[in-house]
Amino acid sequence: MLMLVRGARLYAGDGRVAPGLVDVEVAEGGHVARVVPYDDQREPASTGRLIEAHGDLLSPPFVEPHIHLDTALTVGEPRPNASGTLWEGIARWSERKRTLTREDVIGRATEVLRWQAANGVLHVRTHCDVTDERLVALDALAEVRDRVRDVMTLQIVAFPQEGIVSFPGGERLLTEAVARGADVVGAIPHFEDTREDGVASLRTAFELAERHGLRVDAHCDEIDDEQSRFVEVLATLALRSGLRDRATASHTTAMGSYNGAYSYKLQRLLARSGINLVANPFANLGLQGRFDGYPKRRGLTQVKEMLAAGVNVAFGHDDVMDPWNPLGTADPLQTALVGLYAAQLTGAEEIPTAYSMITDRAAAVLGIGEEYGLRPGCPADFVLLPAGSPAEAVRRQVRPRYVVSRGRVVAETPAAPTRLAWPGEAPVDVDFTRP
Ligand code: 17E
Ligand code: FE2
Repeated sequence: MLMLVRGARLYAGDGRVAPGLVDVEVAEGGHVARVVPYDDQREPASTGRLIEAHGDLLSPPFVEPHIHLDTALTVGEPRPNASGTLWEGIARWSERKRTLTREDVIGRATEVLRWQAANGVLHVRTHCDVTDERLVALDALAEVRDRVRDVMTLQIVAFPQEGIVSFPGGERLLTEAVARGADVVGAIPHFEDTREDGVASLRTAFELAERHGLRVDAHCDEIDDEQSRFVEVLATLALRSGLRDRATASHTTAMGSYNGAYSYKLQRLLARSGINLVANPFANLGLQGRFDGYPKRRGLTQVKEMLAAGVNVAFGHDDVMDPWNPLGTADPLQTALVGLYAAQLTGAEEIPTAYSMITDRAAAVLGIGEEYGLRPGCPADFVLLPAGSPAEAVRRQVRPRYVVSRGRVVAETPAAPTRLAWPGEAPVDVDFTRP
């Protein structure tokens, strides 16, 4: 036995916690051997490591369904995004893109992956701009994917930031990116010059994905234009091609401006199509509504409504310190907290749902659901969170005590209590927990 985690509360998926406490045994090969009821006398085999959970939450790792590792940590280079819009962000990035080198991309992407591992993220889908004749970021991220393979899984989306149809050579570059090993095909229909070009770009993306057996994840309707309706095209293509839950529409912020009648039609279509949605609250709370007076829209997709319609919705971080988001530590618990307020998921049952949107719901976006979880035979990938429930982990914004990948501890954060000297009382450690 490699490891025994004793006395843990087990996250069971969909925001729920399994009844009672459990012990989890990790076999030598780095997979879960057994999950059994808690026994305080249980010991690991002589060489095994014992982790006492003390009732803390044991969860499969966080999953980041949407990040841009190629642009990360470039904020202010060569100059800031002064207007704060998506459009100026794309223009600033276009300038920075010309100076990319292999070492530059590898260095920044690896740094953010380290942050993610420390935060308990072990599965990542990153977009990578392929509207670049050199495809330097794509090749660099493919190297990074190989380097981290033993600890984290990294999916690379060939993302045509400046268009497939409207950018000169866009389709050729996208096709070349797939040939060079991209895992997922991207698109950006709302950025194409015309509605027809947007539709054509989605057709191209789906044909390419089908030909190579890949998934699709498009930046889709990331604009406050209620007439931007590419998600219906994406869902229909997903339905007719059979890609279904292998297709994802990211951002879809125009949905925040759709009228009720159209929204109802769309909910039915999206549910039938099986596609996933990824909302990115940090970026879109910052970028959208910039052309509005008051009332000012907040640029979020219909998270609550689509969940109610049975659509899989996940939360993504999107950016870390780049032209579209100046801040970020790549911590999904922050994404969940901001996302749940933005989407008003403040009900007692909705807060755990926000947790599922950075764990099992995000895993479904990546298509890794079969190996994801703490079931016998699954890779022993997990986080032990100093919290008693998913809602508490979100509320207290905890960092994992342990992050374990395939039975090995990759990150450890000791508890660091804050001493409070309160008038008339002896100093105590502050306890933010509530029963
Ligand atoms: N590119 C884009 O088109 N949209 C975004 N939100 C980011 C990059 C971050
Ligand atoms: Fe994005």
